Amino acid sequence: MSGPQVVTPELRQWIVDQAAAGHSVPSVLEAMKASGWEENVALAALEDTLAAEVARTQLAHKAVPEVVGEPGVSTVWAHDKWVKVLVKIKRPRIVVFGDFLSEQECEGLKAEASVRLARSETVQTATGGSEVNEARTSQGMFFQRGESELCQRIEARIAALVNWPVENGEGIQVLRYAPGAEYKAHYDYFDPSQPGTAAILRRGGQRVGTLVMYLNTPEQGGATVFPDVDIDVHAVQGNAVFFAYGIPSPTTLTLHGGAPVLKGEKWVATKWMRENRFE
Ligand code: PD2
Ligand code: ZN
Repeated sequence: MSGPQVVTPELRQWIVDQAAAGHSVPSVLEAMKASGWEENVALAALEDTLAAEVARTQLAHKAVPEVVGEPGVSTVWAHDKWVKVLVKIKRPRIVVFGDFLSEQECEGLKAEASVRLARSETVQTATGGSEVNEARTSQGMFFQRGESELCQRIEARIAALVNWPVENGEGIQVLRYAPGAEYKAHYDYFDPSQPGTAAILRRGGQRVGTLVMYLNTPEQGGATVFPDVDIDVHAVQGNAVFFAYGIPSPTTLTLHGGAPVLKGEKWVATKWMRENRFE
């Protein structure tokens, strides 16, 4: 191309369509560069367009779980414990917590879960069922909500921390990744365009937030990664990462995955929050 490159409404619409189809920001950038766009022009067009699209769709955003606490204060009281706020990101909404679980709580969850671990399945939105999937090579299990004293205590802490009712939470899920295991990038909300989603949503509505709690510190690898924004949250025992998504759309930039565990194993507990009571 010669002369200044002009970002047309058609290009903006194309960018929105790519994001809506689930293509990551880096992959759209690569496609634009491959068709002749200068990197800095392409990047600015991408950022402007997606920011405007997020602002436009903000009106459609549902209320989401939100971390309470004084602005700029790095500890927050959550039910029975002071929790550290280590990192806060606005877009996507991500908060990293320190000291969310004690070592004893991490060990307790692992012990309660380990006798029930089985190869993890992923929700199959095509049918509303679940299936074993190569994208998710961990072992996992679900607790019932409030199943043990430990689950109840952690659930009450989560509810206080992110200001979201215990009743809207799914039961805690525990995952164990052996060396080499990973969880490829995905969104935690249910894809509205899939035929099985309507059945899933009847119980509690959409997922609107996720808290991933680290039950151990893998020797190497196993970060929770957010490819759209190039953020890696390292797995450190007792820490947790929270992210929220007010609409079930890639424009929330909440694409995330569990990077392969390179050495040692990785244990996490995940709490998903629904928009309504989950019974
Ligand atoms: O284990 C993780 O880091 C991870 C990554 C992505 C967990 C989940 N998603 C999840 O449980 O949804
Ligand atoms: Zn996830």
